[in-house]
Amino acid sequence: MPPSAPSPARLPSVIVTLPTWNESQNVLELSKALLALGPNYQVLVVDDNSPDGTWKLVRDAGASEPRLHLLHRTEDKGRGAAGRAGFLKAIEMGADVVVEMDADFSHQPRFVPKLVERLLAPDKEVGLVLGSRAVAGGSDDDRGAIRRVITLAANLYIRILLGVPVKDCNSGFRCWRRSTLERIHVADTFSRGPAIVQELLFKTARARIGIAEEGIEFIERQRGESTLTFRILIKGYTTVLKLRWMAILGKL
Ligand SMILES: Nc1nc2c(ncn2[C@@H]2O[C@H](COP(=O)(O)OP(=O)(O)O)[C@@H](O)[C@H]2O)c(=O)[nH]1
Ligand SMILES: [Mg+2]
Repeated sequence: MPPSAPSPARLPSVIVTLPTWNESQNVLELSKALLALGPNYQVLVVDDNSPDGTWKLVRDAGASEPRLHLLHRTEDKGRGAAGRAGFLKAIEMGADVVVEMDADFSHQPRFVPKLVERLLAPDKEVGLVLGSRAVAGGSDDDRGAIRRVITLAANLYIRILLGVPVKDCNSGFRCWRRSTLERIHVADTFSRGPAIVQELLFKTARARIGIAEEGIEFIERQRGESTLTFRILIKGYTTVLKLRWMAILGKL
């Protein structure tokens, strides 16, 4: 019998989840760029029945691209609720690694492999890698001095209140080990809006799971509209207070 060739190590299954609300101008181009990162990459678009038909575009493109998936939600709209549903679906699909990112190109696909590599680096084990604007190699779009001060203050507020040891607490560009999502019971997170970003970070830090930050260049969205309003921003900050209280009362 001929000696059998050593079987190549199995590539980790990476599922990129994209919560979308009216991203018809971005979603297919972004999905294509993500799928081009490697055969072990899949994309899961989590759309809340966007009026601009984002989900239809994904459904139709998915018919001829087996690595492009759609989770079409018609109830419980929200960035946080969609994020949670996406994580649970990715786990069900067998992901080893889950990357969640915005679908507006603010988070650029070219940084994804860097986050995955850091997550899987054998020497310094971590369970979460943040795409960070605030460490070496990272940058924010130049949005003026006032915006920069607000961002700095927001990070300081969250870091102190929640005691999380990271610089970019608000980054929604994140790379997770499946085991981290399971350990922090992602199914039991409660935030329905964007505050899910802080809730997950807090729960990960409290579980004493290692968190690393890798620099990413953040750019403002070129197409489509942001959903962030002042009301949503304030809600995010009150959720941080709520998290702290729940932790003090032992309810977390
Ligand atoms: N499924 C879903 N996605 C959402 C919702 N709100 C925002 N998103 C998506 O979440 C990501 C971040 O939202 P964005 O409007 O860019 O917020 P910003 O980056 O803070 O200005 C984008 O991919 C949006 O399409 C929502 O209610 N449901
Ligand atoms: Mg955005």
